Amino acid sequence: MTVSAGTPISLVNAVYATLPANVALGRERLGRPLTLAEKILINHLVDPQTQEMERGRSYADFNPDRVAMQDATAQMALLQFMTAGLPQTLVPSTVHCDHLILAKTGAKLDLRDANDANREVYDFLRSVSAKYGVGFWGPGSGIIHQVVLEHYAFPGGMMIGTDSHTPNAGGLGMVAIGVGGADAVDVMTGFPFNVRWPKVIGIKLTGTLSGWSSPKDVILEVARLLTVEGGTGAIVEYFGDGADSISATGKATICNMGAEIGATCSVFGYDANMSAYLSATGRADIAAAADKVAADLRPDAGAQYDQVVEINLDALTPLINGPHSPDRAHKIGANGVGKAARENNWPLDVSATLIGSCTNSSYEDITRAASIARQAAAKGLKAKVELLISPGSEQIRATIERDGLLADLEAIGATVLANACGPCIGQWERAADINAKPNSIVNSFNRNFPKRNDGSANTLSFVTSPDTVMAIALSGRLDFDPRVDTLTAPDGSEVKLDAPRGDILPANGYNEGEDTFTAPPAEGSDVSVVVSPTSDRLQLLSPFGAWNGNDYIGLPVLMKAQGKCTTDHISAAGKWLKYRGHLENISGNLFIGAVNAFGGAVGEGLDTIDGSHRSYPDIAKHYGESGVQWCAIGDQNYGEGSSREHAAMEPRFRGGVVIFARSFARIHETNLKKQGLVPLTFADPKTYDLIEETDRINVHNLPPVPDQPVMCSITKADGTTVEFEAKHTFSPEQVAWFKAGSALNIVRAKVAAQK
Ligand code: MIC
Ligand code: SF4
Repeated sequence: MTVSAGTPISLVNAVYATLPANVALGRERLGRPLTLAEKILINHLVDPQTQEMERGRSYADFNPDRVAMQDATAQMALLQFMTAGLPQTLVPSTVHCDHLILAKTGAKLDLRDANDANREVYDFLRSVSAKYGVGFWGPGSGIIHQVVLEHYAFPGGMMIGTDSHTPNAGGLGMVAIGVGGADAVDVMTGFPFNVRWPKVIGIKLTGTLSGWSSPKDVILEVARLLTVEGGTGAIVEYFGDGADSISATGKATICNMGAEIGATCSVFGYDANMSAYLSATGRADIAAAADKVAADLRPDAGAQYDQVVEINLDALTPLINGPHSPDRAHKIGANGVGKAARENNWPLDVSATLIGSCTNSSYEDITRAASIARQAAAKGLKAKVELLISPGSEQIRATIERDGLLADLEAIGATVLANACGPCIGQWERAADINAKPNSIVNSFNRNFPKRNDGSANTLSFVTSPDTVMAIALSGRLDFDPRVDTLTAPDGSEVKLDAPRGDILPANGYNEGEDTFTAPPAEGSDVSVVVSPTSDRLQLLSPFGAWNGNDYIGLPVLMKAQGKCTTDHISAAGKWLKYRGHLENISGNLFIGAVNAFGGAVGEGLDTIDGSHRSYPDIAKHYGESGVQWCAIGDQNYGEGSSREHAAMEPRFRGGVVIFARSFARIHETNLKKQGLVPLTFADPKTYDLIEETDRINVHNLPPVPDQPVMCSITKADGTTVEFEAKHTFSPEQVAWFKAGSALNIVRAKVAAQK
């Protein structure tokens, strides 16, 4: 398969060729008008004629058009792919090197250091990509989702990506779903992508954004309204005049951060802004093709949504969300975040401000930020606190450099970092005297879980628009509201900032910058992929064993989490990113961020074999090596956040077999099933409270039977038992994964059978 730096028009045309007939079929089968999400899904069904399409219930098989993987998840995805035994991937796939670059001094040196520090991993990814026909975007090319938007996304397409913010491509009208590596392996090996037919939440946007309000505020408001769980199992579809008034990259910001409400993905209907963006990024042919099927790339009149939320953009005011949870919304200014900060003792003096991440690093974002910087510079003002800028891609960087925008930002004291994730994922080296004490940071990212950005639990992270970040950078205060507050210039005058002004697209076109893409050779069979047996960064995988046919009886509770337990709590990123290709080494971080519900310690608990208290990864290792199977308990929305399947593979590797929770985040629940674990939710949420530290848990009547509860019981220390019921979401196919020990074991057997 040839994979280039763009989606070939032939692929797009093939998708559009079947679209009108499949849309008509969908209307006929469902007997009603369709949402855009349904149109795209039906057109990608393996079997549009007979596949059941009941929202929130049916599992369905899809043929996505593309797969994208970033370096921190691609390692595990491709290590799994390698065990499947195929010579090439069967669907166009790309790898993007963006997560492993540490922000320290600035773009140039940081990139050089990353190339040194990660040489082994980059060499592995480069060679494995060449061997199996995968396109390779090297370090410095930019953040996966920005690169996908610029090169690969197209209206009406469907893709999966091994990163939770893959839905960014919804800004170009694509159903783009974040998944774990095992899902990517299914698709790359030519099997369908299986996911539950989603509900559809409609968000009707009216009016237009103005002043200091921006697309980021739309999604911050949606997060406030729907919370971090509100989108679970649903595609969020934006419609209305207000939707069409937002640029394609602004739409991408909104779709990107739909991950923070747990949505399967988010999508906007095809419009003039998308067409303009496609043309500006060298894809006028795709725009022309989309124009011909435009009606099928938008929802039908009368489309039915499971829930409709209306937001009036005329009335939307700037928000700032945090700390610790992306849905914790405050209005900017003294009476909003300022009041909350005083009540909660959050430092009002900000320690750092950051613009970037896959959510907010477009040309429009940077031009708006630069317009504020120019006003400040004209009055002799500079940023009062550290201001770091990460361009989203090499194309953005080269374009904003050419257009003088980087210079505008540097003139007020900004430091430009590499085109990468950087501080968004803990790749940020800060002086210890800053985060040794409570401190507030303000950024344009999407997630703000504790320890995420600089590894310190003292750092309180607030997410907001790049415009608000700039204003706060100039004032140094968390409660600054540029609409009413003023800044004092060096000459003593009071300066009120004008609202930012941006350019949606560069007037002189995009500058592609340095070419960072490597296409795979037509024939890769003689490319050798080296994984040293002594490497501490990479380790070949051994298959997990099949289920032995017995119920799980007497499982100790390795960990019971109190409060939020996101994938950042289960498998931390930051300095642990370096072990993403080495299952044994990365298992050293298992649950280190989890708060122990028995006493509140972080990352440690009781080893019931020897009665000692020690770190969770040490207990897990001890249990695993002693052949003791165990379970863990989560609270609400367990596994929220990232797609990293390490959060499922590590427990499995160390002998974990069941995870109970009050509820699960979608990607993580699937990742657990894929790796052969059993995710169960308490039928009565109060059961969570009954489980004590030395209890043993029993899971009866395995394997799980689709649509039936699972009977479980707790054996107390005094020998008494308490029965309880648990629920699960296993489909018949997923039950087979459990029995085989993992989904990959089945893929491997199927590939072998086809040979
Ligand atoms: C994130 O934003 O948490 C990440 C890092 O991009 C993850 C993927 C990973 O952990 O590698 C995600 O969002 O899926
Ligand atoms: Fe990278 Fe942050 Fe986006 Fe994740 S959320 S892909 S770490 S920029």
